[in-house]
Amino acid sequence: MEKYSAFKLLKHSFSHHENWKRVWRSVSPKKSYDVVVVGGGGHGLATAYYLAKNHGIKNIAVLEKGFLGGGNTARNTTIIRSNYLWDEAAQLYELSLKLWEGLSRDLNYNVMFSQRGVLNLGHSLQDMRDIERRVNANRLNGIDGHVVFPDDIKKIAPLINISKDVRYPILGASYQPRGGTARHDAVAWGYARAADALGVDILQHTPVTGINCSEGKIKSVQTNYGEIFAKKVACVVAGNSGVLASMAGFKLPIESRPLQALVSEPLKPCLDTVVMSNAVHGYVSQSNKGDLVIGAGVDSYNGYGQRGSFHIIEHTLQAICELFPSFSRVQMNRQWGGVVDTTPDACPIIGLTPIKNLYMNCGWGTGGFKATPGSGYVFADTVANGTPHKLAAPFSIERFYTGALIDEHGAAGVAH
Ligand code: FAD
Ligand code: PYC
Repeated sequence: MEKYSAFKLLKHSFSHHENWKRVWRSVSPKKSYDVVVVGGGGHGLATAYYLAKNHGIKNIAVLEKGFLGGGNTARNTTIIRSNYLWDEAAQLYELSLKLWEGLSRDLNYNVMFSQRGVLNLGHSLQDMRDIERRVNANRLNGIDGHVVFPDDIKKIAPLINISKDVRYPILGASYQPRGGTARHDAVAWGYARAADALGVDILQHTPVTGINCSEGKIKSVQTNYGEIFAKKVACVVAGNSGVLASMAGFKLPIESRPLQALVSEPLKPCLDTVVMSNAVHGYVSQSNKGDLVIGAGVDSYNGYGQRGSFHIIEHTLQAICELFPSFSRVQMNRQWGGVVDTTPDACPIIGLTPIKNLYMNCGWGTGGFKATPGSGYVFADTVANGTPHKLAAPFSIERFYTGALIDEHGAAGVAH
């Protein structure tokens, strides 16, 4: 690695990046691979990395239709926590949180994971009952968290309004100190660099336009480079999961919907934790640059437009201004949307499909960023062994036939 000095830093600042070493190789695709991962978001790249690192599979390609992390990975508000209600979900998200805790070291890349704590606010007696139930369930699973009340919340987030005289008074919250945020694009770049170093071919601007099967078994994918053959195909395409499934000739119980976020002008440090309120549909944290990062609720209609309805953002900002009256004077800089893949029980679908050697990992909906490392880890294991990893098994598509649903609507960051 190049040795750092003040001079080198200055030289690089004027270099327009010309002499910067590429973080991953630029490659042409081979004719065939052991595994083709479709989707170069955080989950797809993590899958490729763990396939190579943990399972010794090196002949892997990641095919991304746009640029790496240009989907929901770099469009989300980066909230990370593991405080889900049911054992199955809590254990999966907790595996992920544990991996986050060692991720910068594992990838040798700073993903800026910051454990600044997450507050989930309650505004009614029923909210508080649900919060207490969830915190108790978490503690039984060895997951940190406790119930806090308005005076404690004011200490954690001093600008918050704990007045009783508002539309949605704060009655309390769950607080998970190990939760926090990370730098989203660094997560994609860190996994990409580490996967590339293990020999994974990463191809950007390579959309998969068809999935070819023969006698119920995967054969190849169709791309702008022509047909690429694969022993196994692993689809991790978030909001486009239904489209990929229809290419393979089956349906998923998934609806794709726009979800929005926005950032403000940068401010001096004023919020040192993450505040979420599912009831009012507002989430806010402060980025390392100082911007307020604010998330909204899902649009009520299905769609593939990476934007969203104005009234949703308006509703969220009303809620944020009520929670933090001083933020009403802050100017917003940018707004955007992503397309999220929601399932009927607000839990992902991970595993095998009706096509042999075709695997799907989808349905993370509004809450999959936090799951990136855990999702990649269990999916890689599932693809490598051809059977679901034990933490992935409850999330198979069969649950929509058997009825063994895992209802996480209450713990999902965004109601849908
Ligand atoms: P993506 O990053 O979307 O990756 C999928 C990739 O597949 C894309 O890059 C896409 O271009 C590619 N692709 C699609 N079709 C094809 C094709 N045919 N061929 C090749 N490539 C294809 N989660 C949290 O945990 N915390 C949050 O705070 C949070 N906030 C959010 C806020 C917003 C506004 C949004 C939109 C989402 C939020 N989420 C949050 C959800 C989270 O972003 C997603 O669940 C997660 O990023 C999904 O990761 P992924 O890698 O599967 O998706
Ligand atoms: O899953 O924690 C979450 C979340 C927050 C905002 C969007 N999703």
